[in-house]
Amino acid sequence: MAFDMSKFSLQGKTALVTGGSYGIGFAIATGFHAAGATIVFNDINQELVDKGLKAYEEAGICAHGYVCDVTDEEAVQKMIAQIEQDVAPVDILVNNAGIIRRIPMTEMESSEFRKVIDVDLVAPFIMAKAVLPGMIQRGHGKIINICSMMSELGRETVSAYAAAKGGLKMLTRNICSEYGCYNIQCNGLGPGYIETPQTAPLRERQADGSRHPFDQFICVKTPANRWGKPEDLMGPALFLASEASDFVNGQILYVDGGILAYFGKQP
Ligand code: NAP
Ligand code: GCO
Repeated sequence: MAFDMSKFSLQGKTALVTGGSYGIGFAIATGFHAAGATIVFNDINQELVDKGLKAYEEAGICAHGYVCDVTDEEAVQKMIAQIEQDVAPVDILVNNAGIIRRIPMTEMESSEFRKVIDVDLVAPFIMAKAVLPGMIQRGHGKIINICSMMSELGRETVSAYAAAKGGLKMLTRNICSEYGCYNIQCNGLGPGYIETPQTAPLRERQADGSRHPFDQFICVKTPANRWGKPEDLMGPALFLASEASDFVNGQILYVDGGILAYFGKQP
């Protein structure tokens, strides 16, 4: 039997990427646009939305931007209704918005811990809950949760982030379990260490001009021997957003240069 390459097309689909003004979300949205999707994104303030609109325009993309804090359920419900009115129903949701706080657990305020859980785990729940009814009604939908290597591994200072991203892996599996019968696929994308503002502190040059120890550590730990770039996620995200992955559900697709598979070289 021949394979129909149009299965990778997003023509006629509307994709919402949360926190999509820059970084991984922006790259994913750019790939979706290349496949024909209409791009909608939100960010936490007008300045970031305007920055994103300018960046999309410079990339030749006429995107639709909305100011919305993804942790605010009422605001999210209103945003989804507004998107349906202004643009179209959401066919593809990418839960990309996220924060990290690198603080040793014994020094971390519980309010800081809760804030990370709120943005990285509760917000994807809120967003999914807002788009699922329409997806059920239309008989199809794609939800992609941006997980992390910390959905699998821990490390010093990222207790809240790892707990949230580990929970996001299981929320992904649960959405699959509860709504797969409506032809809704919910999968996770697990980036490795990617060059974005979020990881900039881990790569900044030292006072003597040398590379950050963590930068060198990641390159040694990664079989690809490099940090990932946001564009490395475009193809895997397109696969999960397209009909080509209609029988893939509840999976986490790691895009990590092999780091999770590698035990590491003897020093
Ligand atoms: P990022 O700086 O973490 O980008 C996250 C985006 O989400 C920013 O635009 C941010 O706005 C926005 N955001 C934060 N809180 C929000 C809220 N409450 N409501 C709406 N928007 C909000 O950069 P990134 O590295 O591209 O991260 C994107 C996703 O990938 C995150 O979920 C992150 O955890 C995940 N991830 C990143 C890596 C990596 O190595 N970079 C690896 C694995 C997973 P502000 O700029 O105002 O914060
Ligand atoms: C960190 C990094 C990681 C990456 C990513 C890895 O401090 O360890 O920020 O958490 O962001 O999540 O997959």
